[in-house]
Amino acid sequence: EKPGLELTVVSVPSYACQRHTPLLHHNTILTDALSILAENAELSENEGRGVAFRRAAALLKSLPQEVRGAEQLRGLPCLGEHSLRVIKEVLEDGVSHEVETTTHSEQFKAMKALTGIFGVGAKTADRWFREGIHTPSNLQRSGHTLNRAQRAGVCYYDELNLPVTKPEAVAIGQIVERAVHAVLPGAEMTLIGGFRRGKQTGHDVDFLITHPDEGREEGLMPKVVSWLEAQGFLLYQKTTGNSYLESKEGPARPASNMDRFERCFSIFRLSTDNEGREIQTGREIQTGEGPRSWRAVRVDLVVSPYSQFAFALLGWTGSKLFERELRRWAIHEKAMTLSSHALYDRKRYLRASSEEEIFAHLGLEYIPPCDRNA
Ligand code: DGT
Ligand code: MG
Repeated sequence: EKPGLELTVVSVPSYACQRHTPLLHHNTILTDALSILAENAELSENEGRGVAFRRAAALLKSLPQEVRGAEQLRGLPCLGEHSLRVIKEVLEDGVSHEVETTTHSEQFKAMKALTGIFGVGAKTADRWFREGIHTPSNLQRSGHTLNRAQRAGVCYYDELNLPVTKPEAVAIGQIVERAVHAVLPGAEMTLIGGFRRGKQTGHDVDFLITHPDEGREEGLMPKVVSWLEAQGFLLYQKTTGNSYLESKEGPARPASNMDRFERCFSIFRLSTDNEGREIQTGREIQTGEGPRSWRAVRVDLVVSPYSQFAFALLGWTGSKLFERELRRWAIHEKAMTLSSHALYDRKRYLRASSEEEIFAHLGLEYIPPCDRNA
């Protein structure tokens, strides 16, 4: 055996929620390859396969060193036969044949382009692909009737596929904060999603809103949205109401993984110069009519009752795989049910006012947001 090749890892736990997974890690070449295959599986609605590739990638992200040879992977969990094959190929040849074929396939490219339209999921994209529609411009020429979200998605396609930067997220945070304080003094707003995990860019900006006096948050979203609309900050919005039933025993047990908070999917109009009151983000958007001084940004707003805040915060910070692993750990290792609303130990509702308490209830070491980049 070549010297110096053994990883200094004794054992790695098998659930991503038991591990520290920083944003920057040592195995990007391998995880990029696996992520392509995961994405392709998800776009083909093969969820199980997608999760297997995501778990393998997450394991590699948590390793303290670069993997140089397949022999270093002996004894590590989460690496299925297929993932191992891909990893070996990349380690030996620098590329994986399957990954290359996937990235060059017409179907993968078309599915990515079409699901890149806000309001379009894998099912719709697949139907269009079978009709010969491969790009947003094909779609526009097809004469298909689009819903309101999809029309906005096509209209702002290029901008919405441009990563949102941290300064842009901060600028939007200031606007949302003004809106929230204007309509309900004392309300609190927290940046969630990828930016809370320390990411420098994102596909959208996510915020969680609550109020320390339980009940005061009811009906808050329509007011925030009206304020933002009146100020001209919204290019698109769709608000869904809270459908969560609460009883004396605590919040209702989750029927599915979908949560039921008051939520607003929106597209913000963010000024990129100093004319508006927002801070300078230093970006100029090129349009068919020339440059303009604002850009469209996807923003998600969620309102949670104060008593569910810690669960909502944990559930909305991600990553998606980290969340999935937390729920899997809860069920399989603790016989508990975790959602963005509550944690149940069989019938018993477990209270928590911080993420730390939830990890403790679950018998897990606390993992800070910056280490949840699984
Ligand atoms: P990004 O925006 O692509 O840079 O990355 P993230 O991690 O911010 O991903 P995003 O914005 O899709 O979602 C943020 C987190 O919120 C994600 O980790 C899981 C959670 N989340 C998103 N949508 C839902 C939902 O409908 N229900 C629940 N419970 N959680 C959701
Ligand atoms: Mg996000």
